[in-house]
Amino acid sequence: EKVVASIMCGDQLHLAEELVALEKAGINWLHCDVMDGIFVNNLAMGPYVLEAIINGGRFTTDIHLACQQPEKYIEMFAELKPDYLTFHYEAAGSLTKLLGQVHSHGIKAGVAISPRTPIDVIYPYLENIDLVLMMTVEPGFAGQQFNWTVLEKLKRLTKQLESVKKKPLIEVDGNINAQTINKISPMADLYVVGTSALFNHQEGTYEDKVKAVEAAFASGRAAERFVDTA
Ligand code: S6P
Ligand code: MG
Repeated sequence: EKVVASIMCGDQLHLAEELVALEKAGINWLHCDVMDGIFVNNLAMGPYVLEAIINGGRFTTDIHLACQQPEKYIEMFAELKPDYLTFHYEAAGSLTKLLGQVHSHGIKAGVAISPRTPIDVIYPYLENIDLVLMMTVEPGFAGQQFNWTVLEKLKRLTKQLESVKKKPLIEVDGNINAQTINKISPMADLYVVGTSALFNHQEGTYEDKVKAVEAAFASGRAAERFVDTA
């Protein structure tokens, strides 16, 4: 398991200092939200700031395109050479075409699934997907409540992946903290932390907060809730 920081939630006026502090806390992967104001009612992170972050070269990066017309934004953001480029199933026409578009740039391709979208819609494509971004809140805003109906989807996907040879990584995104990780670990590989667990005014350094989140992986694994999949 890996803790991934949602950089949209960092202090936007002091991003350079944030990156130093995150690195010091042992974070080496950044989740980068891009929002178009159409697919979601918010705007976030444009190509200039993401280019600067990616060119810094110190982090693995995944870009989460919460955007309508993914083909247009894939072209725009593939130029920045992130490690993963993820578009939303709900905004996609042909999945095969969009996955191919991302792959044609030599970038790993992710598919994001909003909480109310059934998980089986991506089953036929699993071998061709490098990352499944399981939204545990509605995309659009930080600071929301965890959607517990996603737990069942995670269990079903875990089960389904047993028979898949080339498995995608599973990344969970939205209100991830020690409490929610305790229920979902070890079903995901990547846990995106934002305002709930990391970028908040609660006491402690980023090191402390990352450690608290990592401690929850262990208790989640011990509980082995993932085995009671229907
Ligand atoms: C939500 C976005 C997420 C947030 C993250 C914030 O639209 O896709 O990546 O940045 O969920 O974390 P939290 O703990 O504030 O929910
Ligand atoms: Mg996101």
